[in-house]
Amino acid sequence: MKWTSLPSLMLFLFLNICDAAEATVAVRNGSGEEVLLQGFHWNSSRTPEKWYAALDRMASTIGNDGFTLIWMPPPWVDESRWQSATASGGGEGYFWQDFNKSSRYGTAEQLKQTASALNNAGVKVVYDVVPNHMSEKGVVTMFPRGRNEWRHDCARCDEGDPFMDGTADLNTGNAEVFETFKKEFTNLRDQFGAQGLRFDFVRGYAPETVDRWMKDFGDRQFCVGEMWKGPNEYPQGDWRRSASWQDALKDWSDRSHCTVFDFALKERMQNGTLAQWRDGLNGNPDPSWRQVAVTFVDNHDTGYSPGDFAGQHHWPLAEERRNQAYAYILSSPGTPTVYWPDMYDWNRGPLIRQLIKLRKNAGVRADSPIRFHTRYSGLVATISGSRKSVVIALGSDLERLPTELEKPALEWDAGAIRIWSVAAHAAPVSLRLNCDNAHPQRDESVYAVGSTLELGAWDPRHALALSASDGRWSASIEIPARQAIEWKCIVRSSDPSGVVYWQANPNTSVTTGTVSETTGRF
Ligand code: 7SA
Ligand code: CA
Repeated sequence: MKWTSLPSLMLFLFLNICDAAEATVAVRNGSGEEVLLQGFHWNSSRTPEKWYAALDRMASTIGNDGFTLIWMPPPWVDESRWQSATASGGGEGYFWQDFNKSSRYGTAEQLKQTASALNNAGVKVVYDVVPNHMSEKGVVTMFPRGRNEWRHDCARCDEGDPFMDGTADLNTGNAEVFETFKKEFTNLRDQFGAQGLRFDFVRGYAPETVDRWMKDFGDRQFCVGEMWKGPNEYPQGDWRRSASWQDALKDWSDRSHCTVFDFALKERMQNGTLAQWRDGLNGNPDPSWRQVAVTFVDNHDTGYSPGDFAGQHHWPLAEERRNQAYAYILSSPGTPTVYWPDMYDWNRGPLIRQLIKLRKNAGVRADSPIRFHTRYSGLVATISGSRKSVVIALGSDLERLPTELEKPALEWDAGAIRIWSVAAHAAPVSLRLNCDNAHPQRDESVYAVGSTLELGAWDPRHALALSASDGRWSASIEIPARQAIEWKCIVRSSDPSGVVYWQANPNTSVTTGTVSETTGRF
């Protein structure tokens, strides 16, 4: 491009620079292909070996295991102690008193050393930060009372919920408070290797405030919010009280442009069937929803931890579901999180290492498409990675396999987990299947059964049910294009195992994507 004059060049550059400054990413999910390790558990501040020293020692292992991000505990000193009838704690960082980095996890120097060891191992450091509240037990009170910097300084001196009775809540809507944290986040980035932040108790302040902090910390750096709030916890009149967990989580993410822990999936894992795990935020049909999910099985609140009282275990996933849960989150969309003890204390590492390898080999991303094959029991799905497709079958009655699934890439727990890695599928197209000249008797109906998973892999029990309209029985399916499939019409009773009769040979064959419908006749 020939420049006529210097002013036009300056104008062009200026416009581009402004553009870059404004361009807020859709969501700050790192590269979109991250694998997150929660780098601590509830009792990590009380272990014999200082936690930061342990992480330093394990940095290369953590990198080799395939993690690209590590969620560190809150780095600020916490001298609190508390005791209840069933538990005790304090010192974990969630009731911090100032920004001093020497804490029960180790010294500030050790933290710097550990952060650089992790970065050198290819693991980006994400610090847990707690701007909602703090302990005033510190030597110097960072925020003097009576200047609208605390929730209780005025009627509306808080942008969100209180932590406990709210006496420890800061007013993040106050410019002084906002600036103090903004400077500290920059300090964590420049002095302690931070390349991302995990925002604690985000129900306690405005998502827009998180967005403003992140614009300064780094508009493209990873951020995740802990939005743990069930619909029934919203006040009367708040739309979220009658919304789904997904809707409330997506609303928070839209306003903060940060990812959010997928409590919608956690709630389904806790209370739903395997098949209902597809209703997590990470399984949403819309990729702009899937990509904001940070999936997890348990964390330091919900799960058990090695050591005192076995941790907090507020909402632990049952032992028999845990392997399947890791198989699901590590092969499906969203950004998966592995909880430290599962990986390094309770010997789930061999399974998790293989799952991470499979994920990376296929190029599964946070926004990757996922299709659920709901005519099988359990959870059967196809995830389209950027390089390969991954098919998973968890606790399913999938027996007869399509030819492309001759050998699983991973089989665990006597088949409770089966995963295949196959050549990447083309994008799905809609295909209508028609059956003519069918004469089903009472309690009989017409189905289509064929060579692919979508058509039951020739197993009549998993055939596609058709519906009749003026003598023609038909139904439509979504199926990857450019697939040569074979199929037949069958008449079957409503009892899945009761096949009455098949369309005569030959099979009907069709290449998907070349036609919009295919017809078989009895
Ligand atoms: O019950 C589990 C689920 O069951 C399901 O069936 C339910 C779910 O809804 C249901 O469907 O989930 C519910 O319960 C969760 C756990 O309590 C709730 C969730 O909203 C609710 O739906 O999650 C909330 O609590 C978590 C611990 C928070 C969530 O963000 C929040 O939503 N997690 C993060 C937040 C904190 C605090 O920073 C950390 O808490 C977590 O590790 C972190 O991940 O204010 C001054 C003050 C006084 O007000 C008090 O009276 C006084 O006692 C101070 C003193 N408070 C002390 C606490 O009593 C004591 O417990 C405080 C200083 O220390 C402790 O607090 C610990 C907290 O116990 C611990 O979990 C805190 C500070 O050390 O650190 C941790
Ligand atoms: Ca608050």
